[in-house]
Amino acid sequence: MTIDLTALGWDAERAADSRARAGCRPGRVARVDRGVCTVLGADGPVRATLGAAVLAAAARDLTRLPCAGDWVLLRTWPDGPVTVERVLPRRTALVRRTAGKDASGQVLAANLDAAAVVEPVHPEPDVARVERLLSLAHESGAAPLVVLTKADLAADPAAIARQLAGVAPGVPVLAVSAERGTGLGPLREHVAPGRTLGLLGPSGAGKSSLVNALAGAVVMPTQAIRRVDGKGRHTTTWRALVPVPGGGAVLDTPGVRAVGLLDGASGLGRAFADIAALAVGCRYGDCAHDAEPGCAVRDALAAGELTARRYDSWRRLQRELAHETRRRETRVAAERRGGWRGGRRRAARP
Ligand SMILES: Nc1nc2c(ncn2[C@@H]2O[C@H](COP(=O)(O)OP(=O)(O)OP(=O)(O)O)[C@@H](O)[C@H]2O)c(=O)[nH]1
Ligand SMILES: [Mg+2]
Ligand SMILES: [Zn+2]
Repeated sequence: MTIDLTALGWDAERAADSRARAGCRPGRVARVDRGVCTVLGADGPVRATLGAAVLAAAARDLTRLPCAGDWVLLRTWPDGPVTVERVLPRRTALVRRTAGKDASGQVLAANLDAAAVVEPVHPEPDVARVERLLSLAHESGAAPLVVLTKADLAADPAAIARQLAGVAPGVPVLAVSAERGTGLGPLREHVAPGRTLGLLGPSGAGKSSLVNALAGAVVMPTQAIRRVDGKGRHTTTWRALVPVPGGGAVLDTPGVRAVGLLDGASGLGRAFADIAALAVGCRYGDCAHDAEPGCAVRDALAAGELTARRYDSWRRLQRELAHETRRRETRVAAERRGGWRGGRRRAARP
């Protein structure tokens, strides 16, 4: 079995990035299981363990571990085993805050060209969740979009799409039905040869169903949501890069319950570009849009041009981000002083 790496996004720039390593060949990580990667190489998929250099980099920074979507360099050793020798620089990365002490976050998907926030229209889209995931998608560097799934279950999916467009300034909102195969055309553009579309959304949203519809085959198992136990509801339990016939790839992810934002306000700013545009008109440059005089954001709120729901949602995410930024700064300062005693990073110190 041979795989056309160009169809998966291999190009001259990536080749230039990897030229330094003799005896290595490139591949793209399809999935990772307990440190063992399934890598799509030109000769087909191979299983590869992590090489010493990758392990050393990961000891300093967990985001350096290979993730689905990463381009890597592989080495085959004389007696057969294959190792990942290097993770090539990521062009984009979906990164969420981790629950634990680690400040570097968790990479959900690497090298996406487009990042779709997947939200079901039925029973009802969760607007706040879309706003949060869109911030993350914007921050990733990939082109964000919103995909409303299960359009067949809504009386007027186009109306819901228009409504959602109001909380996704500058972002395409598509309504699709994997069940009926409708609305998939515009989505296919994002899985053209060389391009990768990533899917991010809650469990049961229909991400894997969408992957199967795009791939034209059942490559990912899907399952009706079991509401009884609340446990084991996730059908997809690992991230998977799925090549699509004719070129391009889709990256499926397990449902996310809550994703924390990492610091980096630009994604949030772009997700709330409407409010950012209003804020330009505030009297004070450092306006907190709280109780300051001459606040254009509060004015828009009072005039009904901005909904209280969206304003509150924005404030909540901003506070969360500010908190996270302080947490990271404190941590970095403590590490610089050498006084940090917790966490995994200490082990990496000589
Ligand atoms: N009516 C309808 N049902 C759909 C559609 N797409 C998916 N479903 C159903 O929704 C349920 C969940 O779909 P999945 O594709 O497994 O959802 P998922 O987002 O991959 O979920 P996790 O893997 O748990 O994150 C399944 O029962 C699907 O049959 C659709 O377009 N229309
Ligand atoms: Mg799934
Ligand atoms: Zn203001």
